[in-house]
Amino acid sequence: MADQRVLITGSAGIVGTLMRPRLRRSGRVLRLLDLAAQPEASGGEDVELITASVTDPEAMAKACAGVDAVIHLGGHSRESSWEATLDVNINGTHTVLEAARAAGVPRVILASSNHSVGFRRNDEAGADGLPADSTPRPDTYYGVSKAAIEALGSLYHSRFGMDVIVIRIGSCFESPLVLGPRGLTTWLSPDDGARLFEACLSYPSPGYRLIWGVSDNTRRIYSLAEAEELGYKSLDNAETYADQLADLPAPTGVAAEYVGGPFCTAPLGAHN
Ligand code: 15L
Repeated sequence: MADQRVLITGSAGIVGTLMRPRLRRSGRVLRLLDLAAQPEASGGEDVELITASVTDPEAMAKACAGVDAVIHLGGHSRESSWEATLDVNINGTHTVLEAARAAGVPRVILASSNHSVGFRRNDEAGADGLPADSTPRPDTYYGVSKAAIEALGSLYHSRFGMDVIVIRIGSCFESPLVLGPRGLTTWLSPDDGARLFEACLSYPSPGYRLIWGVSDNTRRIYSLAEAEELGYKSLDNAETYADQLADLPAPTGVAAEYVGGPFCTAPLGAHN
């Protein structure tokens, strides 16, 4: 069988670094694109390394050639200036989608964030959790950019028939310990993250989907139903770390009431 080639943008970032070993499969080439230098292939890894920006149309056109799917993780992953957010996250995602369309890439998976709905109240979540298609209520310029890329993905599906799956990621880190108590709610374990990306890569003809990226945490407030429709099954639960976080103060005030937690009060446009 011919190799499957998957382009991952932002592959040297936190999520990209966690996914690189986990998305390795026989018969799959990972094409890894980042502005930052990346470790060379090791241990028989089948990878192609590209140093480029997602804002560079020529580089993205080359990067999308011969690709079966794009996982777009690239961009600022926290609050930045409006100009930088607009340039890298919104224009950059447009550049990626446009390059994928022109190259005939059939499937694009976009990393959105809980911060596109950061000003939804935690207590809006029903028994099954906050629906994945809750309309945007961004908490930052960063959250606005994620809401915009959700809309761009929808547009590229509707206009060009591309399969586009947008994942509102909670917090994907090695463990929830770096996140404090909020991580018990928002954590997407790296292994579950890989299971989720595999489901997104393999589900037949998904069309446009908006799903949550979260583990089956006891304190979860995001719905899993939409991701499970694609075949995702979480096997991890942040609660196994709860004892180690028990002595830390729980969030209070706005940070405790809203999905976006501390992002809801972070100064707009400031690097943090
Ligand atoms: C995000 O969208 C960020 O990219 C990540 O660094 C975390 O801060 C996460 O949200 C979160 O809400 O914990």
